[in-house]
Amino acid sequence: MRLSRYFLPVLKETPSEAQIVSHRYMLRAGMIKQASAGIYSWLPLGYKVLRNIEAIVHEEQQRAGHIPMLMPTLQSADLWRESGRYDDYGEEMLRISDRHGRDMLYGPTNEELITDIFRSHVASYKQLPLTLYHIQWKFRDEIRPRFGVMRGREFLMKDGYNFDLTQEDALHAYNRHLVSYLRSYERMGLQAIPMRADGGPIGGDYTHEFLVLAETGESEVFYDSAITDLSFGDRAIDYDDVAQCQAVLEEFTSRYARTDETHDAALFDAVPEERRRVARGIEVGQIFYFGTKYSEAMGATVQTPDGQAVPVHMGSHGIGVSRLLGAIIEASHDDKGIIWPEGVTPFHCGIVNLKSGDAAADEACEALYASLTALGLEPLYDDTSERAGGKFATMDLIGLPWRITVGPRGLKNGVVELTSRRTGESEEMPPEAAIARIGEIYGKLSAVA
Ligand code: 5CA
Repeated sequence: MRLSRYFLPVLKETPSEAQIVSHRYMLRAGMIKQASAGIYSWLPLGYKVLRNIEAIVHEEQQRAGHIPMLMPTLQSADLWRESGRYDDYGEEMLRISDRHGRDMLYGPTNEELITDIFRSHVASYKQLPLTLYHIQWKFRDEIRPRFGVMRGREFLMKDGYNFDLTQEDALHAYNRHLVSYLRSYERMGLQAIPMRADGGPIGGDYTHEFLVLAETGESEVFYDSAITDLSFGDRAIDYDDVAQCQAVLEEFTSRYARTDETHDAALFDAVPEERRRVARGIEVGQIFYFGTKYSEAMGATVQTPDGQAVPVHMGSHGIGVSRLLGAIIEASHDDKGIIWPEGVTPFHCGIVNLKSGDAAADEACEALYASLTALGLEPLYDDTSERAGGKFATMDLIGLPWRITVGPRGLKNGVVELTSRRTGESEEMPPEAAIARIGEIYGKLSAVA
C-alpha cells in the first residue's frame, strides 16, 4: 500500500476522552472512530488488525477440529424465554421490538440460538462430538463503556459451543479449547494466563478466564509467579489425544491463579511468599463447562447407544476478538506509539522515502516495494512529501515492527537502513539483504532462495 493512496487519518493531538494508552493510540493512529458510546467504526488500519486476529482465531479453532459457521446478531426473545435468561439477563441486554410488536434482542451471546440449531438437527450420539463456533458482533449495554474497544457495547467475539454425550467428553472439549486458546494468544504475541473464575450470567462453576497482565486491566488477579514461566511454544499437539490435552490443562492450571471472584486467601497463602503476586489483568477469553443447563431447559437430547434420550453436555468458549487489539497494545507499546507483534501487524514493514522526488530514492523504494510484494508481503510505503521527522513519527505511532529507510546518501553507498521498532536498532545493508531479512522474519525465505 502506498500511503499517498491510503486512508490513515492520524491525529496529532491526544484525544482528551482516552484514559488508557491503547485507546489513545488507536484513536491517534486512525484505527477507530467512536460512532456512539461504546460503539466504533473500524477505520482501515484498525480493521486490518482486527481481520488478522480473526484469521489466527479461525486457523487455531479449525486446527482443533472446531467448525466455523455464522449466526445472526438479532435473535428472537422466545428462545431466551425457554432458557429463562430473557428475564435473568437484566439491563445489559438490548431489547428491540419489530414492526409486528415481536420481542427481539441484539445477542449478547449465543447459547440459546446454538442449542436450538442443535436440537433441530442432531438426535443421536453418533453425530457427536460436535463443536461449532462463529465470530460475530455482540451487544451488551454496559453501564460504563470505556477504554475504547476494551469495554465496548458492540464488540466482536468468537464464541464456540461443544456438544458431547458425556461429561468426560465435554471436559475433553474444554481442554481442547484451553490448548487452542494458549496457541492463539501466543501467536498474537501475548501471554494470557488461564485463571479460575466465576460463571456469571453464562453459568457453570467450571470456568477459566484468560488474562493478560496489564496495569490498566479491569480485573484484580492473584497468582503464583511461577506460572509466568510457562509457554506453549511450538510443541506438537494431537487434539484427539485426551491424555495429552489433559496434561496441558494440568500444566497450565496447577499453579495458583485466580480472579478476585474466586480468590481464596488461604490457598494463596500456601504459595511461597516470594512468588505471590497481586496484579491487574485484561480478560481476553473465557471457557465454560456448564453441563446440561441449556440442553435440559430447551430439550436438546440425544439417543445413547442403549436407546435412552439424555440431555447433551455443553460448554461455551469465548475470545474477545475486538478487545484483543486493546490488550495487545497495552502489552506492547512505548512512548512513541504501538509496537505490533509480527503475528498481527497491519503491514509487514514500512518503507520510508527520505526524499520523495529524488530519482534514485524513488526508484529504490519502488524496487523494494515490488520485491517485498512479490514475496507475498504487504509493505506500507510512505511516498508522501512530508518531511522525514513526520514520516518517522507516523511509522513509530502505527507500530509496524520493521522499517526500511531509503535516502539519497545511503544509496550512494549502495545501502538502505533496516530498523526494528521494538529495539530501535538500525543496521545499514544493501536493499537485497533487507528484503531477504524481512522475508526470513515472516517465513517467506523459501521464496527468496
Ligand atoms: N458465551 C460465552 C463464551 S462463548 C461468553 O459470552 N463469554 S464471556 O462473557 O466471557 O465473553 C467472552 C469474551 O468476550 C470475554 O472474555 C471478553 O474478552 C470479551 N468481552 C466481553 N464483554 C466485552 C465488552 N463489553 N467489550 C469487549 N469485549 C468483551
